Amino acid sequence: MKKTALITGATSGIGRATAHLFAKHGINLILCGRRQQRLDSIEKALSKETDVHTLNFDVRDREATLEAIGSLPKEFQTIDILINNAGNAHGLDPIQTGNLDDWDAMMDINVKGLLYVSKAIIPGMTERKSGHIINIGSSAGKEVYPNGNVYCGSKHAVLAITEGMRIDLNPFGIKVGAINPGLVETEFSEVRFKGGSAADNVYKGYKALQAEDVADVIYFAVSRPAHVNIADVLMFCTAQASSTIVKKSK
Ligand code: NDP
Ligand code: 8X3
Repeated sequence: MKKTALITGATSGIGRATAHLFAKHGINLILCGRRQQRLDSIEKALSKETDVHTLNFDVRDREATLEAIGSLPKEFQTIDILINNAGNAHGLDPIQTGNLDDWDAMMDINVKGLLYVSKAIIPGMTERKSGHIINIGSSAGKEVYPNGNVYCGSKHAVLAITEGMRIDLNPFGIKVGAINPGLVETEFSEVRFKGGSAADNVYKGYKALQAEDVADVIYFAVSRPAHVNIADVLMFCTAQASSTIVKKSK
């Protein structure tokens, strides 16, 4: 029986790479994001390999999120796997000069958005007494680095929520885990630095993780036998030892 996965943030980076890998393995896909053209082109490409449905909503919008997931056609209503991946950093400023809009965005997307999506999907899983939720946290959820303040706070929250989910959903046999990457070369830094030149330098002088490296670990987690739950993974590129220690060539 083919499984169905809902992936948030499927239009770019880690989410998109995961969609491609899941499609290759015949997992049916519900792909979410706000950029419709990208959703359309990914759907077109992956429909050759598996069944694909797309949902366009902003995870910050509670009603839109619940409505979009509530509107799924019957054949996509049984969601076996939820990949809570949509998220981003906005700014890299010290707390004393941080921008309130940036703070709102990070807490609203990374924390509340993840909760809204989960709220729409968990009842089906508890009813069926099965399911698998993977939250994409970050190394920033395990340590705090200078100027990371609110982004790190949002990702620490993701880890705490992941543990809470695992405890509360344990009686239902639902697997819950977090995958926490360090530096991954995606559109992440373009968003963080608002397209500024600082984004160009983030991945220079070393080989950062690629979105496909993280997708491999996500697929590894979802393809374990029923009795195995990958609860928590911290992954770095070889050049990175911690949030602040990255070995770069001159
Ligand atoms: P990208 O910027 O490449 O992708 C982010 C995805 O999130 C996009 O598909 C975007 O889609 C979606 N998204 C962003 N905001 C919203 C929103 N308000 N509503 C709905 N969807 C939204 O970044 P990554 O792939 O790197 O990031 C994926 C996850 O990985 C994030 O949670 C990030 O925090 C985490 N992460 C990233 C690391 C990195 O170094 N890159 C390291 C550790 C963790 P659209 O714009 O179409 O809505
Ligand atoms: C993204 C990685 O180090 O920029 O979560 O916070 S980092």
